[in-house]
Amino acid sequence: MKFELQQVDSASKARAGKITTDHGEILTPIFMPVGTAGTVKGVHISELSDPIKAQIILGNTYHLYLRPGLETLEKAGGLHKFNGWNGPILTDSGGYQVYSLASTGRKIQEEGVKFKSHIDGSLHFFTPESVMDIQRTIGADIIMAFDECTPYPCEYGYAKRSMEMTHRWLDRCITRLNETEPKYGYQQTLFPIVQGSVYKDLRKISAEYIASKGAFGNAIGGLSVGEPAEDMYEMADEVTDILPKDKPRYLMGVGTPANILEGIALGIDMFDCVMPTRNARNGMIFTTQGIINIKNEKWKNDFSLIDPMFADELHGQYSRAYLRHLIRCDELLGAMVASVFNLRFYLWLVKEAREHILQGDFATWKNGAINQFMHRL
Ligand code: PRF
Repeated sequence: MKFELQQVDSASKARAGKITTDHGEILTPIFMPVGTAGTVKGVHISELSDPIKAQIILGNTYHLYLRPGLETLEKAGGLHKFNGWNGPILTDSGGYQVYSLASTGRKIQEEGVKFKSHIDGSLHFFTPESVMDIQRTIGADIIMAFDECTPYPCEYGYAKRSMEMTHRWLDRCITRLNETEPKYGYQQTLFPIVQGSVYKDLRKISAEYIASKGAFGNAIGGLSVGEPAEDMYEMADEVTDILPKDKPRYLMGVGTPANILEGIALGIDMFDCVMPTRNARNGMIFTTQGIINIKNEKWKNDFSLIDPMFADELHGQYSRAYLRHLIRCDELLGAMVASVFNLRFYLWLVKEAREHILQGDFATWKNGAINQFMHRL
């Protein structure tokens, strides 16, 4: 695997780069659609390539381990073979899902985390070692370290102890990976995760520790968990000053179009978020003209295109009025069409950002772009 830094903006910390994996290239900055259970909800694999133009998708260790389970994934020959996506895949470690989905009866110890499945209540135990083994079996190109994502707010003492445990878990992840081999003949690389809640001194300690590991890329976790956006930007700013410049940086679980553009300005290269797909299903449509609440009466008889910028053969036929009808009736097609539009917008947004970085006017473009794309129509 390889990361090339192609351009750094002179008026911000924004960068344009290229990651090369055994499953293809990723031009950064990039947004990664979330495919929790091996599918980006409501979206065909073929649509991810075209018209969405996704370059890498996410999977989740927690969900895939519970269903379909490791036996099936191994027999399939890994997730790429199982779901038919031939581009790069990143899997999250379960370090977040265990906290957000299996919160009742969960027990965090030095050894690992005991949790109850949110599906059938069965008991499971994740350790840094088992999570590396599971991600070997899923076969993601980029695998995430096992961490604890602290909630917000989080008391200083807890955040510090948790961060220190995340660091010890990282060492165990690295040892385990070094002792094992990829299962399907292509490379897998580990991204460690910076934690430290909203405490600048902890973020500094964590970023220095993570940087010292010399991983191929690095992630920032524990943000976008309910803290004010200003705190998130301040932490990201602190951390990107410390993480190596020649390695990709991934801000986990972020965010709105504004969060993404601000993140790019702070030197982040990779993002993921359920927002474009989850909010699509609830009728929130991101367009190049602004944000639409498609359930609004205002669109009842509006037969104009959902986004005139994306008027292709397959999706260009849908009007705002028709999408409103589909979503209001809870029709499956409504969720599908809305998800394609939102993901398409997100991938278009990061591509625009990349072009402005290469062109040298990213910082001036960014503020107008945020106003335009966050504007409610
Ligand atoms: N850790 C992991 N996954 C995550 C996060 C984290 O802190 C976040 C934080 N927003 C999203 N996904 N492992």
